[in-house]
Amino acid sequence: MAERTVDRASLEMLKKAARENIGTVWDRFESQQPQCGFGQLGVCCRNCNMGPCRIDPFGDGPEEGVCGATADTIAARNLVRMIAAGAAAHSDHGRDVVTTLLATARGTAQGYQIKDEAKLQALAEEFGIATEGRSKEEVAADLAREAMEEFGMSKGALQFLKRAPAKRQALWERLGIAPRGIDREVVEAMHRTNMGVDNDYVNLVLHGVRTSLSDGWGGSMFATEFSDVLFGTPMPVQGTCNLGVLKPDQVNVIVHGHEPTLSEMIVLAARDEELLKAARDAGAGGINVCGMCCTSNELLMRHGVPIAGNFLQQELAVITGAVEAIVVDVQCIMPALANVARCYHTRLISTSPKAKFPGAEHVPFDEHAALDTAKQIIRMAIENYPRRKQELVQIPDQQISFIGGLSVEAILQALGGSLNPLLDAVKAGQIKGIAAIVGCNNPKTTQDQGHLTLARELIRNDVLVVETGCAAIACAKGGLLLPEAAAEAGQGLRAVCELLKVPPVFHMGSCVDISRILVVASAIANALGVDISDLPVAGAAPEWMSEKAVAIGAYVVGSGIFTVLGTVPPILGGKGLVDLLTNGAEGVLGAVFAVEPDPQKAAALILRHIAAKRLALGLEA
Ligand code: BF8
Ligand code: SF4
Repeated sequence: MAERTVDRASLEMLKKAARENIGTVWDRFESQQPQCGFGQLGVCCRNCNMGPCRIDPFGDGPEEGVCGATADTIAARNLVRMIAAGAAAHSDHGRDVVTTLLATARGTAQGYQIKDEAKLQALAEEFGIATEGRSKEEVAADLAREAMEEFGMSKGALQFLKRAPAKRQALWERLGIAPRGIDREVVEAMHRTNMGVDNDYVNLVLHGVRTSLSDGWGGSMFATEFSDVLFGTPMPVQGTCNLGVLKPDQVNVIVHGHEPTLSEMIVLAARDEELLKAARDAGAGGINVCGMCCTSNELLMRHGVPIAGNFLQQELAVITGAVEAIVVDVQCIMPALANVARCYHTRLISTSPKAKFPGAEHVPFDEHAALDTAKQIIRMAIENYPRRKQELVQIPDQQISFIGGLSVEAILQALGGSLNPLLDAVKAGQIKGIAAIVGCNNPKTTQDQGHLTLARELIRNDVLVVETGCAAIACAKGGLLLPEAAAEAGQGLRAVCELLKVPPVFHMGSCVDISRILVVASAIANALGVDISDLPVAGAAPEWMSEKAVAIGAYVVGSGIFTVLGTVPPILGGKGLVDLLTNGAEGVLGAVFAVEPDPQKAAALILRHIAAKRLALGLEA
């Protein structure tokens, strides 16, 4: 079995967990071994009650399900359902931000305001909404209503698709995969994968790509853009990261999950004078709000709030014994947290009607009383401070500073207002290409090792790396998000980073902010007059685990970007399907997937791909 982690803070907490006899995700992973072979290959189906059915991968048993579905059909249907679930998660998050913007515009939301008027104006223009002589609230209300239309189905195609290069838009049209409505594609994915509907794996995959595009160029893009309007567009900010951000003498509150609508209010509430006084009265030196997973990325990007850790550290944060409350909304929250929290004084507080946890306290959060609710939650944490069991407290002495907040706007600013310096560096070969490393942690691989090894290998070879999600947190912990990390880069990239005073690895935000990466890729392609698939760029998800990552992988490939997966997707039982995704898709979408668990070899694949694209563009490899 692989080493559990390369992160020292995590290692220290794993030892503490073992001493205190507390099981973690790694122990549960071990107790699941061996994991079901049919599931791993994607050839089990329970889409109807004639089943469950499974296909024998060795050819000794049945080759079809009861209905006659083959391995390719079953694996493709399962894959499309993963994409639909992932797209639904991102897009439903996007919808919540849209709803909050509407409530803010109408004056019915509490605590929120429209922070980025310039972005509001730009979006209004993009959506053809009049701005002349109108208040920002009127414009925002119209914009939010337009966005809501895009979730259903009214206009034929999503507005943001127009941000893609013309060639890509034409390709989507020609293939019939331009998404028509965000919810519509998810619903259609569920319809098609229902027993006895779409049984052609090629046709299924095409709709899977369409569904994923409705996430990347739809739901996720709305989440990003509307969060910027409400909470401000991120600008470079210094943050600190890892479990050492927890403070021994303060009320520690961890916000974990995804939607900034909750966490923004928690941050605001923690600055309330009355509550700060209450904390002091309880014997604490202050209130320390830290983030976990993508919520932390959202808060870091806009407020510099410290990041306690990435996905596999959620239980470990509680195991420090120093967390008064872990406040969660939706996505990537392990139900196991309730059991771990019980071993300490930690209160696990769920807030979303969509996500309840047995063993958690539920404080319903909605935008109409957002600030009051956030204050109530902070008060619960303060009350809990005196219950901390000092003998169980052990905070790893591990924290590191890093730079985050590299939105598209921030990158443009760093480049002096235009992409040209970046393009010139790419053309001159100082920067060979750009790689996006994104996604999760997964106990199937050593925590953070895939992210760090791949990023180091790429920057060493003059590839600029852009990151989001738990990948970005991994590299923050590894010191790669500091300008000093340019010393690890190749000569060309190093010179560019030193000139611009930027790190060689850019933290671009949470997972929905991969939409920012799509915008940058489109801008570069447009500047060169080519399609995204012509660019020396690549994607990678070395440690992915979530269905959301499957949706991301599909829209990244669907947008023309070669993508390497580090953990094996559950599709290998469908031979035709595998050939389509790793080979055939090149001729259709101009990009394919590769699967490569070894990050060194993954880097080699990416470097080879970038060299080939450079040659095709007439640039020196
Ligand atoms: O949306 S990278 S483990 S936290 S799924 Fe989850 Fe994966 Fe982390 Fe954020 Ni993204
Ligand atoms: Fe079996 Fe077909 Fe039903 Fe799936 S849909 S469970 S393969 S009969």
